[in-house]
Order: sequence, then C-alpha cells, then structure tokens
Amino acid sequence: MAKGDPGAATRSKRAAPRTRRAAATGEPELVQLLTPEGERIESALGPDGTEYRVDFTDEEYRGLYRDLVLVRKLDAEATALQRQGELGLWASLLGQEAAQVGSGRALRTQDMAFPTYREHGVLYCRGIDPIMPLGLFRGVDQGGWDPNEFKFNMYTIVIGAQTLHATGYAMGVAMDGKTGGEDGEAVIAYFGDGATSQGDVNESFVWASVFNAPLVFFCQNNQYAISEPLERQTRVPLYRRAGGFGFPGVRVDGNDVLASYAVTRHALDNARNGQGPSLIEAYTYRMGAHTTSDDPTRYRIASEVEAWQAKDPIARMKAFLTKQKIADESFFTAVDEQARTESVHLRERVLAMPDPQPVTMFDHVYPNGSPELDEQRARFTQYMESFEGSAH
Ligand SMILES: Cc1ncc(C[n+]2csc(CCOP(=O)(O)OP(=O)(O)O)c2C)c(N)n1
Ligand SMILES: [Mg+2]
Repeated sequence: MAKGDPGAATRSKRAAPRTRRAAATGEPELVQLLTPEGERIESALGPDGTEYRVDFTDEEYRGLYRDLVLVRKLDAEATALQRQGELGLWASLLGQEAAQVGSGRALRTQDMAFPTYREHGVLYCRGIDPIMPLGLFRGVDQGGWDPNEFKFNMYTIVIGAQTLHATGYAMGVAMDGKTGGEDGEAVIAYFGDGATSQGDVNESFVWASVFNAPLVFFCQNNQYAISEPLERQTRVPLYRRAGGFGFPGVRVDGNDVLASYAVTRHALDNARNGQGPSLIEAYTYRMGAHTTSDDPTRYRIASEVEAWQAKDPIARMKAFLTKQKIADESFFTAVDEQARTESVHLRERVLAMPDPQPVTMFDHVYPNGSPELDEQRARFTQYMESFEGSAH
C-alpha cells in the first residue's frame, strides 16, 4: 500500500479479505498466507477443505519477525564459530527459519517436540538457551539434557529415529489420558525430506496411524538430503504419502511463518483432541550447506539458490510489516541490534567453554556402562596417551 493512498485509512490494516484455494497459489497445493512479496492472504484452504487463517496482534506479528531475525543471526554466528575452529561442526537452518518459528510458536507449553539436528529455531521458540546446541557441536557435555524441562527431546542425528521415539511417546500420552481440551498434550516430530525414505519414518506412520497417536509429523522438505535432490526420494508430493497410511497430509509454504503457524496449530489441536496424527510438509529450501562439512556448489547451481532467495522468509515478513505500517525502520534497527548483542554474548560464552575431552564420549552410552564399553575406553585412552610427549 503506497504512502498517502486515500483508501488506506478505511481499509483493514490486515489483509484484503479473500480466501485462496491451496491449488491457486502458483506453487501446486501449497497453503500460503503471506506471499513472497509480503502480501497477506486472509485465509487459505488445505487439500481437505480446512480453512487456515491467523489472527495476530501487531505485537505478535512483530514478535514473529524478531524470532526469525534472532534465529538467523544465532545460526550465522554458529557457522562463523565453526569456521574459526570453535565448533566441530554446525548444521545451519538458513532458509528454514519460518517453518521452524511458525511451528515452534504453534506449540502449546505442554506439547512435546522431537527435533533432528537442525531445529535451532524450534529450540529457540521453546525458550531454550541456544548455548545448548553450540556445546553439543563443540563436543562439550553441559551436564546432560533433560527432555522434560522444556518439552524438547535431545537432538537426534540418526536419520528418522526420532519419529519412532515420538510415536512411542505420543502413544504413552494417550494411554496416560493426557489428551483432550486446550490443556491436553500433543507431540510433534521433525524430520527431513530424505528421512521419508527411512524405514523408521514409515514404521512410525503405521504405528501412529493405527494407534491414533496424538502426533504431528512435521517434514521440512528443504529439497535436499545432503547432495541428493528431492526427486531421488519420491515420485509424489511428500504430504500425499499420508493418505496411504490413513491420516491427513498438507503441504504448507515453509517460507511463510504465518501459514506454518496456522497449519501446525490446527494439526496439534486436532491431535490433542483425539483426531490422531497428521503430516505437514513444509515446502522450503536449505539456503546454506548441509553442514559446515559440505560444499553445495558441487551439486546445485547458483540460479536455483537465487530463485529461492526471492522467497526469503524474513524479507517477506519485513515487506508485510512495512506495507501494513505495523513496524518501521526504528523497529527493524532495534531488532538487528538485539540480534547483534545476543550473538556477541553467545560467542563469548562459547569461547569460555572448555575444549572437548574425547574420552568422555563413552560416559553416557548406557546408564550403567558395559564391559565392552570399558574395554573400548581403555583402548582409546591408551591410543590418546600414545600422542603425549610427541611434538605438535
Ligand atoms: C540412519 C542414518 N543414515 C545416514 C545418515 C547420514 N546423514 C546425515 S544427514 C543425512 C541427510 C538427511 O536429509 P534430510 O532428511 O532431508 O534432512 P536435512 O539434513 O536436509 O535437514 C544423511 C543421509 C545418518 N545420520 N543416519
Ligand atoms: Mg532435506
């Protein structure tokens, strides 16, 4: 909306009142509430006719924008720290901020999340200190992790395994009678497009379905499993796989924080109210490398990355806030400043961490240890000692 537009004062500050069928958004079958140009769509219909909408206050819209910027900045800081040798590895979320913040903010306090290794944005939304994953990727034990404290399970690197853990957990929630009403508990399991080819994920679909588990399967389709593109995983849109297992599936624009929120909140509330599992395919793009060990220029072309840059989740939110006069330059500057301050602070705390002690990797494999592990530890210790005294 141009400045001085005579209709501006009388028009709703939000969006033009229109509903879009998912199939009409340009991308096939995509639920979208905010276009890449920052234009608001009042509501959007999913494949089963569900109407998705959000009703945020200006403060809440600004809050979502702040989340997006802060998680992108902390992610960039972590990547830089890895490059400087302070972390062993980092798995960047660059490009996936909206899918993570949208779904992360849609969780109610009592809901339980099972992440992969890339869900730093969800972690942030759960109120967890981002030093946790930085320690993990540095190889430093920060006293272990209690999944119940923030209702956030440990990061899981074994592809797809956490969907099984989430299914078992969700079945337990239902058996314990913890579902039902706004206070009922629901569970969300995160995984990637590549993970959908794993047996674990397909077995989870079967179990969650037949036991009507209160579980949302949240697949971030970022178009790649390391160097393998989506067409190596599937011949049908991933969300449609759900139909074969007997539960609903929906594809959402994963670069749209509003739609990601709306679709996830709806799926979680259905789950907590006895409607069983569902699959959300958040259609997005991994703008960076798979991890800091990867060089994506080896398997994808620059024009593809550029095309996705035009769909950037933060740029469209900023365009929307600006056009609707929900935020101005001073707000954007303040958010950038907050992001900078927080990342400097994070960096200081990482630098203050001890170096990792490799032998501690044997400590928490089993609660009570095992003779095999003791032997491995002894041999590893001997191996490490063989370097002592040698010139470095
Ligand atoms: C069981 C298992 N097999 C292989 C790997 C190696 N691996 C690490 S990440 C990855 C690709 C995962 O792709 P996707 O599920 O799309 O998630 P993304 O990394 O794109 O978020 C693979 C194969 C692993 N960690 N676990
Ligand atoms: Mg992927």
